[in-house]
Amino acid sequence: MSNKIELLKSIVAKAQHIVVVQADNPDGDSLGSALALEHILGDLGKTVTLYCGVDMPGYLQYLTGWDRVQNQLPNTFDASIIVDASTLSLLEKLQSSGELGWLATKPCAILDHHEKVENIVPFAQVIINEHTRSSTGELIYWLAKELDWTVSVAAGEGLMTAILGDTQGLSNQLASADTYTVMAELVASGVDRPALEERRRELSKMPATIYNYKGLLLQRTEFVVEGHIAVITIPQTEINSFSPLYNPAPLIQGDMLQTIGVQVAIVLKHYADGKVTGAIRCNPGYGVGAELAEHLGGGGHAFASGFKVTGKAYPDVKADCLQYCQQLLSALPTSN
Ligand SMILES: [Mn+2]
Repeated sequence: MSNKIELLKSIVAKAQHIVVVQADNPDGDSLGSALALEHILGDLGKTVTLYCGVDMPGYLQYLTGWDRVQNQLPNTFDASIIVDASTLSLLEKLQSSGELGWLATKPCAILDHHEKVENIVPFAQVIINEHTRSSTGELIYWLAKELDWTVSVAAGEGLMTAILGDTQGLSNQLASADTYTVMAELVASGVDRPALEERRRELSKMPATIYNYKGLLLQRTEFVVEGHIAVITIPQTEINSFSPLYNPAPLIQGDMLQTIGVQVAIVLKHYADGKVTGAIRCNPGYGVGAELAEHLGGGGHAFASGFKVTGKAYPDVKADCLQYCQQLLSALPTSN
């Protein structure tokens, strides 16, 4: 067993109450991993509190237990495990609430799989970040094996959701042979993928107003740089009207990537306070997402990444994003 895994084992062994922390960008991997840890650690006799500074997105609310995630740290706890993020930049809610210092006083372990990380959480006692893993969920599965932790069917549902989220249903390049092995073992242990899928589909149905709004977004999409980049901007008025019902980016980003010639799909949100966020998705062969997001102060994976810019004019952010994206694409060996 590696030193890092020994350290994780001892942090868990010494703690009775463990907080599982998701960063400010929760997704299927972070929530699935957190719920899985809640079950795994619970089965070890631990008390587990789930924390995330932002609300769980609607599309994840088919997962049993999503409503146990709270947005405040408990008054007492012994240790924390941060899942699916290693950067301090994504723990802004804890910083602004003043709770980060409180978290830092307790032993902290990080379980992650993000390749390029800046501004690493400085108080973590152990960081297990394996970027060959498709997802934090997959990493947790292997760690549980190594540590002889029981993965119940309930825990397995979380891990499967985590894996399917980051691999887009095992369809992207993050899914390795190991990933399939984990999926097979989870199915063998009793996790019902079709049932999970049906719950997800039922919850992700859109209201008719969103269906019509999608039509507007499709019409407004710009295809630039010889049609290689699809980009759209969502203004504050539309964020107000539609975001509570449905997140606009996943509504159209798949269609953008399904347009002939498109290599990168970018959804920008322009907020009234000047903030600009970007969700970047790339087609196979054009994985410039991580580098593009980093250029704009964000991060993520090659094929899915995001950024947030404040204090800069929206047209400048957009121009910078498109220009740098073009530069990255033209530097790719497969391009031209
Ligand atoms: Mn992940």
